[in-house]
Amino acid sequence: MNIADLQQQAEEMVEWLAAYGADPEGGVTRLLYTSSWIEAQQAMDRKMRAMGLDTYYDDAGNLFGRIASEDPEAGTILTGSHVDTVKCGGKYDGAFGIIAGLLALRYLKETYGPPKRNIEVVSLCEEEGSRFPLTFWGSTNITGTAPTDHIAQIRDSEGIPFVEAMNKAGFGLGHYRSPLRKDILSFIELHIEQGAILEREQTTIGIVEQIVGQKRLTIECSGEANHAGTTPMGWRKDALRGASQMIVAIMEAADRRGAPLVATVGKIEVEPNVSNVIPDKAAFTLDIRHPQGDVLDAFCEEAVAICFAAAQDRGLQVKVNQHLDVRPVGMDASLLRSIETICQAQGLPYRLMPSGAGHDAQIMAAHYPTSLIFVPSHRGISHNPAEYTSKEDLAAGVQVLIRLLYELGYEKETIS
Ligand code: HGY
Ligand code: MN
Ligand code: MN
Repeated sequence: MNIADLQQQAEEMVEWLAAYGADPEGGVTRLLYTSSWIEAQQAMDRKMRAMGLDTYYDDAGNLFGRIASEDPEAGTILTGSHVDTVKCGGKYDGAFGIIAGLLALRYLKETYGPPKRNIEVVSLCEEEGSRFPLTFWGSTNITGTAPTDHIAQIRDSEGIPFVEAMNKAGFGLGHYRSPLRKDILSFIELHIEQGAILEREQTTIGIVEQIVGQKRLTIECSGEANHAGTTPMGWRKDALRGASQMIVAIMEAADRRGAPLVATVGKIEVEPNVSNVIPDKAAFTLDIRHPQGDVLDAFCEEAVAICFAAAQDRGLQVKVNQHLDVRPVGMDASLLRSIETICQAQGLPYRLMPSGAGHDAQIMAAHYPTSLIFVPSHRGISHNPAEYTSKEDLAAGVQVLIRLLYELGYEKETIS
């Protein structure tokens, strides 16, 4: 394998995919079931076929590229990541895991022919939760844990219902195979670190041991709209003031709890959102993460109690809606050892590490032997147009993936 070629192909494919949903300010916005998402999946389908893979969709909108075993009873080794992005995100988050899978499968098919076990790369339809209050839609459909009862009520910030958006994109109508998979033998996700540890330690590969648990809530405060000039401070039911009090108190509680707990308010919506009206609605999101499930749960309870106390204090109504609760999960020990051996054999500096970011691997890990492999993020920046990983590091990640997929798909019996 020509490393320089692999480096160039990886870099070119990152730029190629980033064109779908390219923002004028240089980032990428590819939200589930939007036109840029549809164009990206269609382009990915053409690219997979041009690279020699058989392709198919499932009814959630996950796109698969496949090299089939000659054994009709064979199980499937799955690699891949998510094609959706955050708003104005980077070019590598999710995208690199799909691109690496394409490059790996093409190399394996051209070099070794049909594998003993099917090998597939998946362009997962959604992971970020950036358009709708729902995350991991692609991987939870594959594992049969998708919140299908929840989707009937949810809408995006423009009021478009989830089911309408899904159907308009051609999915959820029974036109494609059911997303539930029982044939997966293992799932391997290659992803950028989205942190600065690998670069600071001049280490090329991160082998993830555990992914933190994560809860996401929306807190809706309701007060009373009124005149900004004629309403005395003590008479107000100011929803934004109450929400602000909640947010500051939650952040102070997170500081008291200390690392590795993290709490983030990333989004706030105010109504009527005009300068001379006391807000009667203020809704904000809360993202909480911790590697221990009991600490995650305890902090979440503390945060909710803060909200109800502040609402009472301000004479507000408050509604708390938790729409994500994903538990901390360990990666498969046998796969982890295989990756260590591969890094040693390839002379790649590596380290074992946790993941503070959520990944589809944590959904898959509850159902199949799963591994998550990181390559460095320059200055640890992610969810930002400045997200960057060098072509050397991209190619190193692909080389590890190729070897691991070869071992799982062509050589030893996989973990069944
Ligand atoms: O939020 C996360 O951890 C991931 O990027 N979806
Ligand atoms: Mn990601
Ligand atoms: Mn992300």
